[in-house]
Amino acid sequence: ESAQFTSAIDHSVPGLKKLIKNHLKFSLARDTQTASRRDWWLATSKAAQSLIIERMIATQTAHHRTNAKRVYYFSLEFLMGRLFSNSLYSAGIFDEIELALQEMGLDTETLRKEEYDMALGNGGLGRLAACFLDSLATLDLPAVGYGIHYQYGLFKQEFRNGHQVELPDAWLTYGTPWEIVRPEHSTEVQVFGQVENVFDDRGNYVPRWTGGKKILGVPYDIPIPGFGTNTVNFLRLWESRAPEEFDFEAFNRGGYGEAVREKNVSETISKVLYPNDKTESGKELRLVQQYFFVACSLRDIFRRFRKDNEAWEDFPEKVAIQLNDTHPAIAIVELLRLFHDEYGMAWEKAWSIVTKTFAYTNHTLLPEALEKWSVPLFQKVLPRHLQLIFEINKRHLEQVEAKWPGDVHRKRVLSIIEEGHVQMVRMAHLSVVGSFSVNGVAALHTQLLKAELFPEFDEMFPGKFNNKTNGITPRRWLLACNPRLSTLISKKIGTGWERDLDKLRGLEQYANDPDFQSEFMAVKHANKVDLARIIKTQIGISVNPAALFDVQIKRLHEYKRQHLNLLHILALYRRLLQNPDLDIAPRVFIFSAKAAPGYDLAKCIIKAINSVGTHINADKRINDRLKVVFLPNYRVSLAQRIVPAADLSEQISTAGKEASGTGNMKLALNGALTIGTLDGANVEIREEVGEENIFICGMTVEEVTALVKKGYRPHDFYMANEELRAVVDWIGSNYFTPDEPGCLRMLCDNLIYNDPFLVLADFQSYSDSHKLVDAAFKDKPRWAKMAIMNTARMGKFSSDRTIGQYASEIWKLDPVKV
Ligand code: 26R
Repeated sequence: ESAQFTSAIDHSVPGLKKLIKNHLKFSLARDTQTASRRDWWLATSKAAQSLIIERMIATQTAHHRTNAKRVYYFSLEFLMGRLFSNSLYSAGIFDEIELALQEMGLDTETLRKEEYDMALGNGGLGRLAACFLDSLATLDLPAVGYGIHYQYGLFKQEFRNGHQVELPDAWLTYGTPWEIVRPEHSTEVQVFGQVENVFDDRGNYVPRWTGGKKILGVPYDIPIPGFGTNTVNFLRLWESRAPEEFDFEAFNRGGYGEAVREKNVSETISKVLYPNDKTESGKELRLVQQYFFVACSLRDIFRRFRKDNEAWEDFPEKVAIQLNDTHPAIAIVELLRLFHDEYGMAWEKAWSIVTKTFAYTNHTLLPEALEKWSVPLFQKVLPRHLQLIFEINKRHLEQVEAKWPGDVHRKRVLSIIEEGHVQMVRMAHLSVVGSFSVNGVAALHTQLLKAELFPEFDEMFPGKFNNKTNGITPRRWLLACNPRLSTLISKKIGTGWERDLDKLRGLEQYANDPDFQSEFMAVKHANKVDLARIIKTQIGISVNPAALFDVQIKRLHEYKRQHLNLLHILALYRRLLQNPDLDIAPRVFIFSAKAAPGYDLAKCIIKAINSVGTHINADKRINDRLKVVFLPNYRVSLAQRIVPAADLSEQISTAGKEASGTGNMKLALNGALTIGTLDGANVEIREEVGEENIFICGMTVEEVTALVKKGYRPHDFYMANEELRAVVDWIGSNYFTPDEPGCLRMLCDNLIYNDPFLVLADFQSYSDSHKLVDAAFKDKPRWAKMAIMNTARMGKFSSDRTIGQYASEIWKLDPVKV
C-alpha cells in the first residue's frame, strides 16, 4: 500500500522566487531593501523547508496508514553540520533555487556560509548517526532519530599562542529554520527519589519508584528528507524544562529565588553536549541526560504504537530500537520497568519483548571508553532501575550456571556487575544481555569484539554478534562537498551514482585515459586552490596548490597518532636541513582536530604541531617545500572544504584501536590516496581499491599483540634509531617553544618511557611508506590513475549499503514508498 502525494507548492523558478520573498516578508518581517545576507539565507531555507514539510506530512500519514514497522535510532549525538545544501538537493530544487537567487542578485554559495553548524556530536559516532538518517530516508525506511536538544553543541576551538582554547557553541542564538517545536508531544519523566513497596490495583504488594524529581521533555523535530524520493523522516530532540513555569511548591518553601533555581536545575539537563570521547563515567549529569532522553523517547514510541496496535506482544513487530553505543543503554531497563512496574506485565513476558526490541552497536574497544556507572551513583539517580539491573543480572547468571555449572570465572567475567571496592554497572554487558543483536562497525573490529572483548558472550549467544561495516552518505560527502568532481563523474558515467554508489565502478575504464586523468586532476587542483584561499584567510599562511596536500583530520587522540605524523614532519625537515638538495615533492601538511578539554596530552600534541609548524613555515631555507597548517575549529562544514582538496589521507591509528574510521572513506571517495595501518575499515578499503592503490604501513594487530605481550620498550626503539632519537629530543628541547620552556616535555617523555600506542615502534615503517608516497606523487599519470581508482572503487562505503544491511539483517524492516 502507498499513499498518493502531490505538491501544493509551485516548484518553478518564479514560484520559488515568490516563496522566498513571502518568507522574507511574512516570517522574517523584512523587505528586499533591508534584508541582510542572513535574512536571505533564512528565507531561502524556509522556502525549501516548506516543500520538505509537505512531504513529511505525507510520509507520516503513509507510515501511520500502513501501520509500518519503524526503527528508532537512539543516540546521544547527531553531528548534522549544515542542512542548507542537503535540503535543496533533497527537495530537488537546487538548480531552480540557484536561478531564483541569481535573478535577485544572490547565490547559494554565499548564503550557505551564513549557516551555523549543528554540532551536536563529538566525532565519528555522531557523524555516523547523521549519515544513517540520510540513508534511512533515501531508502524509504520508516525511521525516527531520538536524541537531546543541546543548547550548546561541541565547543568552538581557538588557538592562543598555539594552545587550544575552548569557547561555548551557542548555535541557537539566532534560531534555526529547520526545527519545529512540538509542545503537544511534551512528556514528563522523573529522576532520583526512592523505591517504596505499595499495593497495586490487583492487591499485590510491589516495589514502586516514588518521590523523584519531575522533568518535562519538550520535543524539537528536524525533518530528514531522502534524496530522489518523497520520504521525509524526522529527528526528534528533547529539551528539558521545569514542569511548571513556576514551581509553586518551591515558591511556598523558599519564594521566588528558590522556584527559579529549581527551574534552572531542570533545564541544566539539556544544556550542553559532553565534549569527551574517552570517559565520562562518574558524571551524574551525564547519566541523567542519558535517562532523560531515553525515557521521553520510549513514552513517545508507546503513544505512537498504541495509536495503531492493541497487543503488547506485537511491539517487536512494529518497533526496533538501535542503541548507538551504550550511551542510551538504560533504555533496556526503562522499557522493562514500564512493562513490568507500570503495566503489570509478568517479568518473563516483559523481558521477552524487551530482548526482541533492542539491538546494540559497539563503536570502540578502548577500555577507558567502555561505560561503567558506580552502584552508589545509580542508587541515587535511578534506584528502581538499579534493582531491576540486579534482577536481570541474577537471571542472567542463572543461565550461565545452567550452561557452565560451577564455573565461577565465567560468572565473574559475564556479570553485568563488576565486583570491586565499589561495585560498577557495566553498560556494555547490560547491552549485550538486553539486545538480540550486537554489531561491530568494521570486519576487523567485529572480529576483535568477538575474540577479545566478549569471547564468553559470543560463546553464550552464538549468532548474536554480527558486522555492519560503516559507510558515509555520498550526498553530503561527494555531491554536496565536491560539485566539480560530481559534475565530472556525471558527465562521464551519467547520474544515478548518488543513490547507487557502486555505479562509480564505471570510472575504472578511464583510469588510464590521459584526458580523463587531466580532467580529474584539474578538479583536484581547483579544489586545492579553494582550500589554499581558505587557509590564507583563516590563518594567514600561503600554500602552493601544486604541493602534495597531506591531510589528517579527526579528533585528537593518542591512538590516532597525530604525533607520529609530527615526528615524520620533523624528520623531513631535518633531512632537508642536512641535505638542501634533497629531491622531495613539496608538501603541505594539513591538520584539523579538537582535543577533549581535560585531555592534557592531546592538547600538548596540538601545541607541538602548532609550534613546529610556525617554526618550519618561517624557515627561509625550506623555501616553501614544507608547510604545516593546523586549521582551527574542525567541524563538518570545514571537513567539507578539506576533503575534496586532499591528495593524501592519514589513517595511522595503532592497529586494533580504531573501530572503523569514516573520514578514511570520505577522503578516498574524493580521490585521496590513503597512507594507513591495517586497522578498522582501512583493511576493507585496501580490499576494495587494491593494494597497488594504497600505502599500508606499520604493525598488524598480531604484531602489536605480540610486542605488547613480550613487553614493549619504546626506549629501545629510541636508542636504536638515530633519526628518531634526534626528532624526539628536538621536541623535548625548548627549540620550538623558547617562550614556554618545558611545555612539550610531557609529550617527549611519554614517547620515550611510556608510548602506549607504539608510535616509536611504527616510526620507521611509516617513514619508509612516505618515501613511496613521494615517488608516486612525482609520477603524475601514476598518481592520477591511483586517485581515480580510489574514487571508482569506494561504492561499498556508501551508508546506503550499510543501512540496507541493518534493515534486512537486524531490523527486518521494509521500505514504504510515499
Ligand atoms: C563514554 C563516553 C564519554 C564516550 C565514549 C566514546 C562518548 C563517545 C565516544 C566516542 C566513540 C564511541 C566513537 O566516536 N567511536 C567512533 O565511532 C565511529 C563510528 O562507528 C568509528 O568510525 C570510529 O572508529 C570510532 O572511534
